Amino acid sequence: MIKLYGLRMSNYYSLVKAAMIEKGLDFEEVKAPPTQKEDNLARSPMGKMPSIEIDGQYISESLAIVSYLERAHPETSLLPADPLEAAKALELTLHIKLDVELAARRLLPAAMFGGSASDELIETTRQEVNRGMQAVSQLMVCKPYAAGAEFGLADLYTYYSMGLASAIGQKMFGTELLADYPQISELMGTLATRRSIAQVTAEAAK
Ligand SMILES: N[C@@H](CCC(=O)N[C@@H](CS)C(=O)NCC(=O)O)C(=O)O
Repeated sequence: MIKLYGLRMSNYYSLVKAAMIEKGLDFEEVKAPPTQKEDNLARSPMGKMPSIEIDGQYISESLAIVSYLERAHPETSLLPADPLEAAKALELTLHIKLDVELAARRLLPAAMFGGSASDELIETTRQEVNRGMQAVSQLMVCKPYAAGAEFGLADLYTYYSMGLASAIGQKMFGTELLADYPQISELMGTLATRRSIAQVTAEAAK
């Protein structure tokens, strides 16, 4: 059985968990905070969460994990079969992950953990995140899902990465990141009610 290491509060842990629920997989959750301790570094070289264990082998990085799940359990696919459509879904996923969430994440300590951030850092981050949002909205299909007609990988990153970036934006910029993007806002609402995501949310609140 697959073991999923990390904490339920993590958006990336939640994303991988939702992917496994979507695929109907049996898995065991193992509480493992992000640390630089040897056992955790063996699972995840940067000490981050999540990581998974399959037959004594570890994989970290959410995209690598979902890529493994996709190939090992292709029955319920999270990427389109068509190569071009699959590449477009991944392109969108990467812009969400790198240009919106990773950019916003710089302000996570200040937004949620009592840290501080200079006005300059807040302003440069705001500009970068807004630029990322424009790129994402250029690629996002919303018909009805992020990358097209079927639910998939880009929806998981929309929900979990955009959700975090939006929370950071509200706190640090005093604005709603999604205000200018009503279709993405609407998709976020739809995704929140999806069975896999709703289950992950309910279990994280326990
Ligand atoms: N690129 C990684 C990012 C994982 C990540 O940033 N995880 C956060 C929690 S959501 C973490 O472990 N933070 C603790 C740290 O950076 O030490 C992925 O996609 O899995």
